[in-house]
Amino acid sequence: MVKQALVIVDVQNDFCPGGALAVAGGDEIIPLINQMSPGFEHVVLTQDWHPEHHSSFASSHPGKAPFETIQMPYGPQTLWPDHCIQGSFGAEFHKDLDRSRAELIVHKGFRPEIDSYSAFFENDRTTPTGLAGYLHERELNNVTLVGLATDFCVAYSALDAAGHGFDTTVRLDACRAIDLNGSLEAMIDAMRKAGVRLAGA
Ligand code: VGL
Ligand code: ZN
Repeated sequence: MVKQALVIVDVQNDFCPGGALAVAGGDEIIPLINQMSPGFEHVVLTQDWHPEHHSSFASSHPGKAPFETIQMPYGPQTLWPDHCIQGSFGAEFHKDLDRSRAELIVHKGFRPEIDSYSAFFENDRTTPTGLAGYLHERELNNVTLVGLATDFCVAYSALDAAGHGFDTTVRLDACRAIDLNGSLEAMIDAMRKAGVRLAGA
């Protein structure tokens, strides 16, 4: 058992086939994640957890369509279809995800006015979620990330983990991407430059 944390990002119904913001092959990674998690002493889950009418939803901005970008006070924000609404089926973890060893669930995106891709910071990149403190207190200096989507919540989480000084690995074979306007290549590049170890490709 490795003294490091596995962070399983947003393996929720809405990001799986049939969901509101379905990621191609999103459910294919679940058997691999289930196989990996017993090898980690600590397992943390993240859950995208939006209120209705969240500001990241295109439906909250008259005249705007999903996947357009708007300017928010904290910077550019991609607009999404309504997804992962608190208490909805779409927000639930996929039923096949083994959660038996998960010790912490980090909710993100629950404040109406700000989105949160990263498990560490909201999209203003300054409001912390507390996850860094949680991991530091347990002296877990190694973080491995898996889940959905590679180029959004996984990548932003990995960049912030590396920025906090964690030894950070993304298992690409246990992730799937949205890939919007070249976002996958751009985020892979950004992760590599930030010193994130990209494994399982
Ligand atoms: C995500 C877009 C919007 C993700 C969450 O989990 O990657 N992407 N909300
Ligand atoms: Zn979201």
